[in-house]
Amino acid sequence: KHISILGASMDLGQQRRGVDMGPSAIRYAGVVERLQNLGHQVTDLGDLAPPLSASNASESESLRNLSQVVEVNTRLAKEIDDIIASGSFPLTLGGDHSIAIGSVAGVSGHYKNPGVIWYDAHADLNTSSTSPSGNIHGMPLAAALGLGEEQLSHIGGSEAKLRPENIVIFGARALDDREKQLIKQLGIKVYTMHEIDRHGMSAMMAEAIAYLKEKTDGVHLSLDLDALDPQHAPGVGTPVVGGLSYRESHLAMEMLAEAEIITSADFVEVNPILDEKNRTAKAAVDLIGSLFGEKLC
Ligand code: DIR
Ligand code: MN
Ligand code: MN
Ligand code: MN
Repeated sequence: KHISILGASMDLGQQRRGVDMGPSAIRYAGVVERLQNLGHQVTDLGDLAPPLSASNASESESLRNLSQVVEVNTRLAKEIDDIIASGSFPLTLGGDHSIAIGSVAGVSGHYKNPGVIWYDAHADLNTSSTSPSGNIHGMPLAAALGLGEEQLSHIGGSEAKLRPENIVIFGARALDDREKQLIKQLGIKVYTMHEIDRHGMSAMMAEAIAYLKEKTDGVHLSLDLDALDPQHAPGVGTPVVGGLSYRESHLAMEMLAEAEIITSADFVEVNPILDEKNRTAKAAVDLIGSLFGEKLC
């Protein structure tokens, strides 16, 4: 495979600084070498130019730093679009999860029926009117569905980027009430920690793969490191106890590699300032290794 790595150094989609250093931390943990050792051709495109600094109180409390988030994601969508057009696999390193607005927008035009696996403790289905925080990193999946503020949902084109039936959320355990309502209303498939505890990662991921394989012609993996339990990934802005283990996540990535359904990916929310000896970035690189075909033996 030819893989293009692009850093999206964004931390304005939430309120803890430092996640803009995620791409550096993941590179430091050896992502390029790891992929090359698996026989892939890797081009590291470096980091997207960062946004200007956070805005003052003048900007809306229901959509913090909107203009910067829009500006960066507009550039990101174009970059991702170009990477796919060149025949390469786009691997985006975050940055907070608001950058998935741009990556999904850049991907979606290349497929008739794009799908997504949203590997996350959260659903990221808020809009400016439902968000309890005003943080745009809690809104990217809603924006991809065409919901909420148009400046976000119209990045890379005014059409909706994803259909609800092509979405699978994996590892959820911290959903806001209005997100739960939306999930029911739109019929979005969600594997919460309950289903994964009850039936096991192997069965649930196999089901999710079969579900997406049938209806989509390309699947974007958006992996928020907070899907993992904070024990394994402490360096994230919004850790939630009771998460997926390191082993479960490896199995998930190995099954996705075997199924050969993933056509683009982002690994987000690594915050080296909150981390312990870069463990979270190392976990991300381990998972990236598995996603791209690494085997134990
Ligand atoms: C919460 C937290 N649902 C919000 N979201 C997070 O602010 O919208 N997403 N942390 O990753
Ligand atoms: Mn194109
Ligand atoms: Mn997220
Ligand atoms: Mn999350």
